[in-house]
Amino acid sequence: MIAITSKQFKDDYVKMFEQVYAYNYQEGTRREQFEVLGSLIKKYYMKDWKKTIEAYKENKEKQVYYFSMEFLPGRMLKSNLWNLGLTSVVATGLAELGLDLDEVAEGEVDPALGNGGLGRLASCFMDSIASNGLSGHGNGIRYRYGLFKQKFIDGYQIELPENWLRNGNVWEVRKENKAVIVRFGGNVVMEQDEAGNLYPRYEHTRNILAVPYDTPQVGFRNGNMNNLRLWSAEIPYGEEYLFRTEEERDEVKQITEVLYPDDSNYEGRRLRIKQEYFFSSAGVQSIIRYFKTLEEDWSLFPDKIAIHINDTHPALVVPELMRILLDEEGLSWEQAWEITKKTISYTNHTILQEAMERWNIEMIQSLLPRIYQIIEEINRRHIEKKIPLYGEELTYRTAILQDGQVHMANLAIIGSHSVNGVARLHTDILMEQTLRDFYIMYPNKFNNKTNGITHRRWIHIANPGLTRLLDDVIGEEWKSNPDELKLLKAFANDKEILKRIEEVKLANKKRFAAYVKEEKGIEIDPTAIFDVQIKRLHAYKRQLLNVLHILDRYNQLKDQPDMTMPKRVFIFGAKAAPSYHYAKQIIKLINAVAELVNNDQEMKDQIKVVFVENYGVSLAELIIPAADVSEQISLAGKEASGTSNMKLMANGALTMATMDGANIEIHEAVGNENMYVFGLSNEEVQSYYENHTYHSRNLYEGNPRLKRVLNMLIDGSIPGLHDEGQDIFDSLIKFNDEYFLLKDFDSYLQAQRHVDQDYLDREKWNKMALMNIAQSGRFSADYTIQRYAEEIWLLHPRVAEAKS
Ligand code: 26Q
Repeated sequence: MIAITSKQFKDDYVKMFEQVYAYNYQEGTRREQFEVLGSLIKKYYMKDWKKTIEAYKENKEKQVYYFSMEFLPGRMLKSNLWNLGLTSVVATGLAELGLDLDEVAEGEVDPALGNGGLGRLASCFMDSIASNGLSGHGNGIRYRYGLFKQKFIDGYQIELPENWLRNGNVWEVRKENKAVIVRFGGNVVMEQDEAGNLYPRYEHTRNILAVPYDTPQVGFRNGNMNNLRLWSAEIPYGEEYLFRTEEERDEVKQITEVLYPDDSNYEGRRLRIKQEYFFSSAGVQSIIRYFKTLEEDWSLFPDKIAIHINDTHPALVVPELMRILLDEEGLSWEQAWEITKKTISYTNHTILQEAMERWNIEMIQSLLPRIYQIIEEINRRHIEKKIPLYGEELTYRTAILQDGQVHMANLAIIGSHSVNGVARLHTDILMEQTLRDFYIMYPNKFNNKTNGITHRRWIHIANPGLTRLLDDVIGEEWKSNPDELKLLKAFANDKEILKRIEEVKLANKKRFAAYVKEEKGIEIDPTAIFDVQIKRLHAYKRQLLNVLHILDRYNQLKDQPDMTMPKRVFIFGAKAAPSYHYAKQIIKLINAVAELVNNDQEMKDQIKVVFVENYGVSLAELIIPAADVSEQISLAGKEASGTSNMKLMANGALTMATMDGANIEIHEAVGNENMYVFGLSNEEVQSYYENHTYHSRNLYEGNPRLKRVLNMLIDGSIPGLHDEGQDIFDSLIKFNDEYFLLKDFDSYLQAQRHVDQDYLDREKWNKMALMNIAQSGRFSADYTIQRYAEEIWLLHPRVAEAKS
């Protein structure tokens, strides 16, 4: 633990600033003030980091490595201070220097090295792994450019490069001494050694240097410091002459240049698979190097190392680990395969067929000839072994190589000992439908691990008002053991506490309203219902259903201006994949509806629509504590889990939800009386698909209120639209509404009416909010990680539980 007085902190800060900039901290920009603060904190924790590394080497403890193409850590200053227990010393010290911690913290860039849920989950997990006292590390890519910056021009999404490293990154440490070589291309020739054994020799390969940048992951007040290792591609030292043309040099740089912005639509780009192999190979190589320092027998590898793959993006760790064990360490196929399977585990994050990774065989063959040979052999042995047991038909459906493609999920499942889904319904669908053949073959590999979130970032840091209230009312133990939030239930009828919950919410809403005023020039009333939908833009997530509700409400208010219902502010945050035309059209529609509604004098501020630009972790921290209603309205069966649903409930928002993903478990936790459930069930959706009995046009023709809303898309009622209105209308009527918006429209409106009624009864509302906060403990990523550790990784805490 770091013991420091605020006096010493102040001295250190003032001195360090001058040493870095040769002028006084007061003259520094906010970014410079942050940078020096970050560097100082880093200096304070370096000793702990070193201690942790030495301890795990000494005790030869098992390590888990979480391989993920994406990490979305958010700004790290406050979370590092918080976990180190330095927040109040630093805040006080800065205040005495005339600086404000919140303001200085804004000087940090938010590294957007991920698309959405999957990347943010990886970062919540890193926080929980460290906080649970486990030895576990992240392995990923240090993208030069993160997810694009979103701007709206004339209501359309424009993408700008996210140059997050422009001013350097204080937290990372470049470790040249840990660099490794990753090979691409060339060919493989089999040769015989003296003993007559065949071994592969690689010829004419392109060798790329992978340089790691390490960032410590600080555990919550337990002195535990893990490592997030992100790899950068470079030309190997001394081999510059081999990269003669600008193109050849550029090709190397390209590998880690930019994050792919598509999050659910798979496109077989060569550069993408290069990225995947690059960080998978570099990660496995560095693990092998570490294992060798232990001087243990290879058979003990799975007792010392667990490798977890976040979706199939790192699935090439399977053949890569095999390659090293076979070709470089001389193990037999059987030994290597045993080790590989016992070491690797895999999480699936999607059931959408179009998002499943498949790569052309020729591409893999030319880019990774040896890896392809190994995949072929894995596939051959799999089929040979399974046909006698399961017959040809089923076995061939589970093949890794099918119709000219490498099926990455199949590779991940066959090459690992555990496959998990991310919410109960999702896992059930995997077992019963998507991965059914595999479930028949390997029933014991399958398990569920419902996602979780770290309350440290999403409550302690994002919502200090609520944190103080909780500390006051139920003590501080909930911080280390979030299940203790349940103690709040005893106050469900305590008028004073309910009032305080309302006050905290109001203050957060004012904070967000000020941001909206500043950024968008829109005035919003903090006493209105803040109705929030924040997530990637996707047809299946049904932002469009939300829009249909807004348009209907607009019509109702036009017809009956004196209608009494609480004011509402509809808040959206969403990026669309640049190539996802339909999603971008919805963005334009939302912005056009915002223009219409916000500027209509007759609306008298009854409804407002705010679409924040460039939604990401930092904006989430501002919006979530200010939310009253959490929109989780995906078509049942499509959203694997969702995690904003958990963050929002933990901050006292009430969930408007379909029975999908983790919404089902939220419902189980809070009950019907504290949540708004509507819409088709998964079974109903399935039966529509199977029987082809859905006809959206009939619903359109048969429901005047719905028809009126839909007609607005095409009759010029919404100014500023070009083709969007017609295209969206066609998707719903001509192309039969793939995601059943029209079917769920009525029940959605009805659930929204209940929201209006309940909100007017302030006490009732506040009580529901309290129940949601109180039941959010079970969604702590600390518990999720505990289950991963006990049931998949077989890993035990290195240090004692956190002390608050
Ligand atoms: C794959 C191949 C080529 C290019 C890109 C990709 C790619 C990239 C990102 C595919 C998928 C993703 C991200 C998926 C994702 O974020 N899924 C979400 O994961 C969350 C955490 O488990 C769940 O809560 C969400 O339900 C799920 O949508």
